[in-house]
Amino acid sequence: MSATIQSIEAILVDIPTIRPHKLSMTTMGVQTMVIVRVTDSDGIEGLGEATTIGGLAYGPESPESVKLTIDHYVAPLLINQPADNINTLKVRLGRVIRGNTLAKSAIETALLDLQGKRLQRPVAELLGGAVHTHMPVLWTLASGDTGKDIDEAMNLIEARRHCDFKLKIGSRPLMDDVRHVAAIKEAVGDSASVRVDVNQAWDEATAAKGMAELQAAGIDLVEQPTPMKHFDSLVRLSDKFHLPILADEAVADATDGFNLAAAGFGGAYALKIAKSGGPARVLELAAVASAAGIGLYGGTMLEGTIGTAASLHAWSTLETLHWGTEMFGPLLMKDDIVVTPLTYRDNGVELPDGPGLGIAIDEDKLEHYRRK
Ligand code: MUC
Ligand code: MG
Repeated sequence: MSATIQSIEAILVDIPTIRPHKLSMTTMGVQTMVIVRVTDSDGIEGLGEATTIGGLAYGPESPESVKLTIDHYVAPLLINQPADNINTLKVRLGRVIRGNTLAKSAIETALLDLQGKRLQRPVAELLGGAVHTHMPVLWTLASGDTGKDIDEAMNLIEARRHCDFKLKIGSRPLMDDVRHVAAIKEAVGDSASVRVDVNQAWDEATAAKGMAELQAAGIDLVEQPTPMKHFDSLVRLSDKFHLPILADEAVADATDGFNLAAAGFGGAYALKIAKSGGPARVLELAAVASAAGIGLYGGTMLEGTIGTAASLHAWSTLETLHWGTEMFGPLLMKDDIVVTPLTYRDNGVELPDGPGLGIAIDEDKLEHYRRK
């Protein structure tokens, strides 16, 4: 008799950020994680996590709605079901719960962690095996102040913590943003790759002007310049410039990835477990991108250590991450709720080892930061 799922708990955890994190649609001072704990009838526990950015500023699920979805809809469907067939459990959820990929990602992660602990194997092995154990990680400069961003970048380069940077732009007039980006690029020099993320803030005409300016300033990649549903704009812009585009909000799952590629887009896709519905699901988008000759990037929803580790287990199975990763979420938060944080070194991060995700909760820290 295989073990069955006994309990599913979704816990809201609020941790302040080390500085304000300014994006085109919101400024974050705190990150909220939904920590998911799934236990089975043998007493084994699987951990999962879901995050978004700025409540409902990024997408249609909030941390509070993820908790509600898990408590009221997911848990009753999974309790007393066999714990060891993740595909069957996902089919069961998918039949009655549409969308809600953040909640599904946290659950898929917890089920993989549980299965890994049961088999005493890492999650990466359940996904076919790790090709890489060290992955590059860029840093996002988003203090909102050019001078502060330059100081931050120089310190990180010096410490060999990050050598590449992403700048969040789109909330200010275009030429103010261009001057900000060009000043940072000039300061960090040619050895650093500098990219920008507009988070959908531009219309196509602004994007065309912006991309021309950014191309001239030596920027390497422009992320989601135009609204997510405007596939035609992304296709036309990707045709017009040799500065490549990274599609983020536009591509959540494999179907989005197929449709955008079929429409003629050339560039790269930001993979995120949260958008696709988990570390296994996101690899379906990666496969579609690869089949279409589209580059891959390991994206973050500014997850804490559990969600970041889950993403790393997925990215580790990919032969080539053309644009590296941005799995720095835990470093943006003032504190952590795990026993052993991830190891960041040599401008990247190590894939955690040990069974499952290789991550354990620090119960005192969890108690301290959980929402009361
Ligand atoms: C996004 O849209 O890419 C990733 C890094 C960061 O600073 O914000 C996220 C969201
Ligand atoms: Mg983005």
